[in-house]
Amino acid sequence: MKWRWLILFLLTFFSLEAEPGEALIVPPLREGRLRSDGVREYTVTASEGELEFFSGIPVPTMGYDGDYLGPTLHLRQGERVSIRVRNSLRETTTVHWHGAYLPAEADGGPRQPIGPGETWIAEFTVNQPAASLWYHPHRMGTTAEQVYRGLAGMMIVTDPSGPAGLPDEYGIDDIPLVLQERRFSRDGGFRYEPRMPDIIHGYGGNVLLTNGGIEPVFRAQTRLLRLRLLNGSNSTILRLSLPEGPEFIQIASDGGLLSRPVPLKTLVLSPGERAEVILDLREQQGRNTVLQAESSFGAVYTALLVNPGDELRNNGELPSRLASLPAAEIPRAAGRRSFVMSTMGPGGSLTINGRRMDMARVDERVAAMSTEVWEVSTAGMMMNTPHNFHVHGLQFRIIDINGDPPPPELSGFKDTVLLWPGDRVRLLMEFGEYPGIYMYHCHLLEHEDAGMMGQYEVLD
Ligand SMILES: [Cu+2]
Repeated sequence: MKWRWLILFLLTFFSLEAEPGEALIVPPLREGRLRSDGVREYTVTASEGELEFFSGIPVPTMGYDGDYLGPTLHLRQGERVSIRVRNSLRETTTVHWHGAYLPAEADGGPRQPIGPGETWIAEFTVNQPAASLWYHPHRMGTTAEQVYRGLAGMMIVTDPSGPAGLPDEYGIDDIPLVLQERRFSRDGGFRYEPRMPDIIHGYGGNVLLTNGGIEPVFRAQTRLLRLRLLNGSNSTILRLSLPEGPEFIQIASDGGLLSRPVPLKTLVLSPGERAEVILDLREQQGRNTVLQAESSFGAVYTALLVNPGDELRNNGELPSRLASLPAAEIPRAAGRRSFVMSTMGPGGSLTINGRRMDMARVDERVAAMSTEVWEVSTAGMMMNTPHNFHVHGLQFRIIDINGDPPPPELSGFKDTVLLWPGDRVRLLMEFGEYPGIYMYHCHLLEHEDAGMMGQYEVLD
């Protein structure tokens, strides 16, 4: 029911004939360079590029160290890292490490602009569980266009103390999938030209890109396949399924492993959310498994064709326990705040608590190392649209959704939570040690750019 609400506003894009069958592009893995002082150093360069999504039709794009998307950065729990970001664009950008726990000045939000030709260095110590994070621009007002044109990459945190048995051979049985709906024009190109309905409902599309490719094929060599799924769309909510295949076995949410594997028939990801799933292919030998993605704008896509080889290698057994997560219990005396996300707030715009983002205003002040309950709800006077709520600088837990405890797949660490119209969620927020100003916002990028964002300051 909830899923279908958007169809009312379905924008009738024509469909383009895909040319499936290309091999899945797996972004290169960057291990960084370990300096003599023990700091691991990475460099990424944002630049303009050009890519033919449909053969013979070059599209102007943006990418990190390439034409579209960026390398996967491998970070190790406990290590100090220094990431140098060079901006070779003709416009200002930023790079936000989505889901990372780090000092505010390393966060890469709108307060850390990188001008054309400039280099910005983010330094922090990796101090969080193994997880699939990502990075993308976060400049005030142009985040949506820069992400849309291709600026995004995965960032994987690993921790050797994690459970054994999970597939972890990058590119072989451990695969990142960046899923992005894009709106191609009849000439086979895509531009970012949102009009008013696109701002309100989001910039939907007619083609799904998977790591920048269309209906790509992955040839599996192992029984267990780990997919690190990221919905990198601007505003499209994706419902994923395996129509003829096995169930998904979800093992991780945004911020790390779940307490135990969760079998699922469908998986919903809103923009910015991640999920790690295991596909058990041992019953699938000899037939293709389709990863299907249904867009909240109505289109149904083949996100990936998994083609199991004749002889699948045994690459371990899935552990029955993954992580020991503390119960999401509300401590006595926890502070409480509420956030109302409104599609048509005062002044006819997208607001949180009636206000649009103002860089000069700090909306909330919280104490370092404190715990609070944040209640987030949606409102709309003339229309109501889904939103999601992303908080920088920490991973939260969902206490309840409309009064009910979250399902197991939403019971682990999260940094982004989906709210359908009318939803009310309560989040357990444990603030960290770093003082400074962080963002919270809707991660439907058209909403974010329109001002559905606020700032909270962690006080010493
Ligand atoms: Cu929103």
